[in-house]
Amino acid sequence: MSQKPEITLGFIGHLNHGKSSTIIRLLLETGKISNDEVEEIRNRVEKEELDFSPLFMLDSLREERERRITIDLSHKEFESDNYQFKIIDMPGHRDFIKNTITGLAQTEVGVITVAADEGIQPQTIEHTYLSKTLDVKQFVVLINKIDLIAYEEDEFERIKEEVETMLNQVGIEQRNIDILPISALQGDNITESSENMEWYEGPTLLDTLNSLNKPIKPVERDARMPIRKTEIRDGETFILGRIETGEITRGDKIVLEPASTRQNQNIGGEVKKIEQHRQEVEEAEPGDHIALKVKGIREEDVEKGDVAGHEDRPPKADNKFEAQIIVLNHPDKLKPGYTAIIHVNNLQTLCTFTEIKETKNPETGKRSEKPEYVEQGQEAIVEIKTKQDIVIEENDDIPQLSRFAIRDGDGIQTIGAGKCLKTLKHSTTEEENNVNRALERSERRDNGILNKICERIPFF
Ligand SMILES: Nc1nc2c(ncn2[C@@H]2O[C@H](COP(=O)(O)OP(=O)(O)OP(=O)(O)O)[C@@H](O)[C@H]2O)c(=O)[nH]1
Ligand SMILES: [Mg+2]
Repeated sequence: MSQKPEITLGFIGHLNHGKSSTIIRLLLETGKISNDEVEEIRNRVEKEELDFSPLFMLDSLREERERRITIDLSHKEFESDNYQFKIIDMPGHRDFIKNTITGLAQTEVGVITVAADEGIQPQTIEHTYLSKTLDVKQFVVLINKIDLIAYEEDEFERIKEEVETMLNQVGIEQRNIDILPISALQGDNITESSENMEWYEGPTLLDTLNSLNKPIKPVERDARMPIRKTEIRDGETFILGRIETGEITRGDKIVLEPASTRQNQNIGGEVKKIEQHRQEVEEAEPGDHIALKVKGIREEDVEKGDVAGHEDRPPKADNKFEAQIIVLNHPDKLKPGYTAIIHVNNLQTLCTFTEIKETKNPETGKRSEKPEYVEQGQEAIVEIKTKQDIVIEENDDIPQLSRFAIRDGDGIQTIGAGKCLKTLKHSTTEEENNVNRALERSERRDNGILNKICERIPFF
């Protein structure tokens, strides 16, 4: 097994700009896809009576092949001298934005792909904004299809400036970001410098990826592990999840929230056993998927979405917070009182927007205070109240646990994504009671839909 540090790359950008093609070219040139595999797929799709395309290595759904677009996420791996990479290929088509958000929630380095012949398009901007909101820390920009602008330096420089302006507008520090000319189709500047662009003296895509900054594991922060499920192993109850921050060592005392608040007693205890890949380990750190046996915890005490942390630095259960969101899809004006489903740290519950404090137009950067509503495409500062207690952290403290997504009541559309800026005190004013009544009404209306949706679309 490779001991190199891991980095998750997420390819984003507008429909058809060449994300899947670039990934395939990278995998072919680094020997991760063999000609045998290509032939196997060729045989298979010819049986389906479709014209073969190397893109089918990633776009494996029948609908993807017929429509020649990416719909679902696919994951691939390859390595460079310094790193082991996980690559996530995301759809550019706006109908599948929820898959893009899911992918971005796992992305450490965003690879923004822009086709040279079309330049920046709506989903280029949308995906870049989303990455910023979902706290993607590093970026690489590819100006792909450089063959279609005849490998012209002047034209490349013009698009590069356009990209720099966009990054500035979104609020991404662009000075240290590599912007590379490539052609995924012709194989220019992917792993080898191209003879077609003698004017270009910068790195290839592989060089750039190999010299990325190593992502810092948030070991210093308070330990947090959102629970995915419980499991009985050899008659013992284990709680399973991924450590997001901090470290958990055998013998540590942990506590679970909102489990403890829900049951009005301390749910937690001493960590008796830690298993990773079914092997017992002494300690675990961020990124590790583990199973914990905790003294005194029974299966019925824990639910998906509970969060484990150390007893002396415990997670807190809250039901009200201030957040920064981006509204991606909303057919109407989103006003206070709007009720939807929030997905946060493996938990889904109903929530209501109680106040809109500020909006920002991402194209102009113009801000409005105390507006009546938020429109699609806008960024906003809002107050959200949840039906049930949740664990959500402030972005400045534990950004990994501050992110969430909002789905509409029917669970069909992702309305937006955001991060918690500040948790607010529980209160029981008249206004709160109204909110609770609204939530109860909408819960009755949803009548079980929530559970179905949540099972169908695992989030984060
Ligand atoms: N000329 C030229 N065509 C390219 C290049 N890269 C990709 N294409 C073509 O552009 C089309 C779209 O490429 P994809 O890789 O599917 O684009 P995508 O960004 O993955 O598309 P979605 O996932 O559906 O958003 C295909 O027909 C590719 O062959 C390139 O460098 N030059
Ligand atoms: Mg694609």
